[in-house]
Amino acid sequence: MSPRPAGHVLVEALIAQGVHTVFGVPGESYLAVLDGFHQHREQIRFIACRQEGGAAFMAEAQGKLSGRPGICFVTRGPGATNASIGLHTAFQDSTPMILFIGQVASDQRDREAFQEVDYRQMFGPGTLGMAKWVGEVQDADRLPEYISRAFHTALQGRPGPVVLVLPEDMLTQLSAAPVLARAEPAQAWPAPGALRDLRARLIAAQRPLVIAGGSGWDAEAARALQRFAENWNLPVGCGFRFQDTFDNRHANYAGDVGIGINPKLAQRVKDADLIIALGVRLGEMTTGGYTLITPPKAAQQLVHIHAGPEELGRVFAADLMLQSSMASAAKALEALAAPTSVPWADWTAAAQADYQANHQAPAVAPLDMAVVMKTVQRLAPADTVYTNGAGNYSGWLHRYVRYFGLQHHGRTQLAPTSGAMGYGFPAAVGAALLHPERTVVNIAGDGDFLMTGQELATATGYGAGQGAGRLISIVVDNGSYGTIRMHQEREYPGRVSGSDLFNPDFAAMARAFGWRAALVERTEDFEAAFAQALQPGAPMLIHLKLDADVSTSRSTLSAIRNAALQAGR
Ligand SMILES: Cc1ncc(C[n+]2csc(CCOP(=O)(O)OP(=O)(O)O)c2C)c(N)n1
Repeated sequence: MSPRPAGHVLVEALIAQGVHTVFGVPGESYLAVLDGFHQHREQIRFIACRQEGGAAFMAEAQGKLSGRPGICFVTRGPGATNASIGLHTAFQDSTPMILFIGQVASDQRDREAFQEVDYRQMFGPGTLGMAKWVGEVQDADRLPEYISRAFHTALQGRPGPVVLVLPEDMLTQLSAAPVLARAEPAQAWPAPGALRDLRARLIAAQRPLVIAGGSGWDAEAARALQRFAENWNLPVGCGFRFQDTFDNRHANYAGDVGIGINPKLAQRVKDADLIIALGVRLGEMTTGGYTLITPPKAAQQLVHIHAGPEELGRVFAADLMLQSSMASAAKALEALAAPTSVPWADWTAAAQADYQANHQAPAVAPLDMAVVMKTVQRLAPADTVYTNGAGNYSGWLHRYVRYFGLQHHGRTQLAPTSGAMGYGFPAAVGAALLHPERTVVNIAGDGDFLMTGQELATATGYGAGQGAGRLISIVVDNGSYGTIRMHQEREYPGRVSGSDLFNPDFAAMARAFGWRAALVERTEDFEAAFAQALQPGAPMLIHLKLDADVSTSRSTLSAIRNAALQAGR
């Protein structure tokens, strides 16, 4: 291997890992890496974003879609602080991701040099919730070793984000070190004894329920989960924002166990006598604020299957814990011999009937979000990727879109369990750039959209949505940080503070970035606008103006306020 700058070694190492697209905002701290991207521009591209938060969200979305670490490059201090939201989102979603941060030169360290931050302190595993590992590469010859470790760490056990810090002077050192081969995560298998135990518990159950989700799934695992559910006729719910783990069209589907849960499903989770939590952490949103399944010892019998040993027994003292990768767990469950009949056939049928009933919605005028969501799904291709950030508006998407199981089209839901506003739009841009053949539909709130809306420029500049698939953003404008307004009306009825928004003309804004755009204020006008968005051409933003009183898919602000006033708040 002939000597070349470490910045080039880094890019070669990424190519060896199968990376072809990275997202970032450039900085003078890692010019040698940018030069490496130029050197290898036929094999890998650097997407220059408009803010590091957008870049990190695009990389996170890449990680979610591909199951391989999404890659983001940012500069020191200001770049790293901007990118931190994407890192946190990757952590909460268990998404494999690597954030590379340019660092001050080694001979300037610890002087609070220009933009200097100690990233091991800032993101270190000790902060619980930002990164699985933070490494700083001091020696150019060891760069391949650090990159290999970063990929393995991001992928193995509970997947998640890793930070690699790159001192500026290290990146310009010459190194003849060869890069290492592509990292493949080691699989963990459930022990045969534990599987026998699980089977015995299932045989003894009356009202079992599977809650599936988390990361680390692939098409084969999703297929195996479906066959397990069919063999045992089990009802299956999906964890919060992992709605594409189990096919929403399947007769065993019970609905999503997340924010705005179907009240009937919430009751079913409580009534279950055996819960098999498969791949989910059972976080706050999947447990109804830890009320449906209560820690440390749940009222229901709990079998917890997770790839990360540190998650088992951390919050819930489960009756049976299996550390296993999703692929091997699902295959083992599929192979469990099922009885010829089970006593819970009516329970499973009722779970499905509740899900179907929850799909029905009373008509709302003048703009009916349930009809909007159903129209989107009726017209959009089956493999469409749906993205969202945080806000009440996402409730309509979660309730009315029926996600395919990921055995059909891979992941079709990109949504932050971290509840990070601003996620959905850059996630959509990232998805459209990675998969030009797929249509991507982002649903955003008015507050949500303007947190990262500047990535309109990135989409236009790199031709997102210009392949066989379209890129469409639907901005739901209710003139407020509606979720917070809802909470205010509940807790402090009528006392509005800090939640009103002044909004631009979103359609004019999109056009200024080279997008097509339309304003829709009535249900009957939506279908034509969305059909136009599906036609070839520039990406399209549809600005939906919603009555300010519309709050969630289940209630209005005035109803929430009146209920709070009547309750004496
Ligand atoms: C980055 C970030 N900041 C603040 C919040 C707190 N928060 C949650 S929802 C919300 C309002 C969202 O408003 P909008 O996008 O307009 O959607 P709506 O609730 O009105 O449907 C806020 C401020 C958050 N989740 N993320």
